[in-house]
Amino acid sequence: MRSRRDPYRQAKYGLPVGFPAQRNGDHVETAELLEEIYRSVVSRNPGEAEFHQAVREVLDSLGPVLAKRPELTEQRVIERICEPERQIIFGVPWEDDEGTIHINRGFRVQFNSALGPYKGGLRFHPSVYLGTVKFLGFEQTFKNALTGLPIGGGKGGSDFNPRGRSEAEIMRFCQSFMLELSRDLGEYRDVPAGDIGVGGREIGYLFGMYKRITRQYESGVLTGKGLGWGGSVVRKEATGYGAVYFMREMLKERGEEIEGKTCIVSGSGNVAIYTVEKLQQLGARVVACSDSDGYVYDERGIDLELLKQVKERERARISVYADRRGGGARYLEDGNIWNVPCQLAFPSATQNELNGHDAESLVKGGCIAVAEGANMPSTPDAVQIFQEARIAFGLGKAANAGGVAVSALEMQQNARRDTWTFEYTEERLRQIMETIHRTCADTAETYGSPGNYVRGANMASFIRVADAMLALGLV
Ligand code: NDP
Ligand code: 2IT
Repeated sequence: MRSRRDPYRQAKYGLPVGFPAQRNGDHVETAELLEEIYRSVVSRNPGEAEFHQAVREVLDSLGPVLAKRPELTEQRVIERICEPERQIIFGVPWEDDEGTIHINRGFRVQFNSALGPYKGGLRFHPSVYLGTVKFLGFEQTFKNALTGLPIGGGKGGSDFNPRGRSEAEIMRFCQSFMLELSRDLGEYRDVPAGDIGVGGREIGYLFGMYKRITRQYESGVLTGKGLGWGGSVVRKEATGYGAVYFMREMLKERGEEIEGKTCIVSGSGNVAIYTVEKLQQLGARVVACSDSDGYVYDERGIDLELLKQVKERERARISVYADRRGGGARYLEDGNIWNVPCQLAFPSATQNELNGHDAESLVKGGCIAVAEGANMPSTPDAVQIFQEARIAFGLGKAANAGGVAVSALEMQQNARRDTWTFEYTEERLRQIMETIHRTCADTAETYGSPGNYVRGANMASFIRVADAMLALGLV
């Protein structure tokens, strides 16, 4: 076989090698090809560990598809899918209430638009760097494909830390961020929404600035809007509700149900709160939730109204919940939420929050199923432990797709200048989540990995995106 690397270029210029060159007629084993592509992704995107991790997981699933579809290799669809279509990085200057000037960094990675305009949230958190946004945009491309709705994948954000900032500071930051990003958005181009640190309040300030810049009331440019100005019912609840619907389907396959189960939901933000709400509606008992400082154990079951009061309205720490709840509720600053025994676990805070050790604790504690509300919250060794223990494991890009699905329904309502009822919209969400579950289960079965939602989700979504890319040609 001809050498597929280009050591000359690497030696002469000290540059990372590109994707391995390949000509028709080269015979390459699938596993070897996937390994080479992975190595190229690592060398082309140095230091972006989360992106490497997300790519690895997808590539590890694709062997059986490539074996059946050699044209995908010939057309270099995998390499094309691993390369973002566009990466935008910009400075975001803003002034705090004391008059001090700050400069943050803004990102938007427009990953793949084969299925529709780029779609995906914005994350404001001090840990955000290009690798975060790239991994999230990559995941989003596959997640959005699973919804069956016409949306491509993208993600954005900033290393801005909203914690402790006043309303006015948040507003000024959002305005400065949008002043730059507005050029690259549009209902047919790129449609952001919320993610960590970005909720209805931030979407409002972003939308207001976009409206002022463009002089148009272009509702379809952002989702997660307020109900009085173009938003959709159920969007706020959608990710959490959807994760519970996905869990319900996984349990059905095993002759189990949600009612009566003891659950843990990590995080206490948008996704976590509405996961708790739906679990309680379906008769489960949620005994623990958390924030980045610690977790609360509440043996009587989380008081949802108090949780909403503390986290949504007061934006206070989770420790305040325990202080106010009294009898039986404990706040543990140094503990580990995954040591709490439960039957169902919903990691809903952030990436890599649940490692192999935590997975072992969950298995020992009697956990039978995990649905990821967050994006990539389980480390690869945790996933392996769940699979080996035959725990039903619903990965994020399938289990948390309800949020972006209802975002796409918000876009539909905006395009028709229509508003739907809560019941109708929730029913659409339920159907979408059940269809995603069925697609993942059936695809896993077809390609020889029954019960493996990771493989099923990765293969099914890859096929959808790849087929559209082939149809659209080399663009
Ligand atoms: P929020 O900002 O509303 O809440 C985030 C929660 O996670 C908070 O409790 C926060 O605690 C905690 N958290 C955030 N970063 C860290 C960290 N580095 N370590 C520990 N805890 C952390 O965000 P969302 O609920 O919207 O998002 C949660 C997860 O769900 C993310 O992975 C997001 O990508 C994913 N997701 C969100 C969707 C949406 O529609 N919003 C859709 C699909 C997935 P603290 O307040 O202390 O920072
Ligand atoms: O990770 C996600 O799917 C989101 N943050 C929601 C994206 C969206 O466009 O609604």
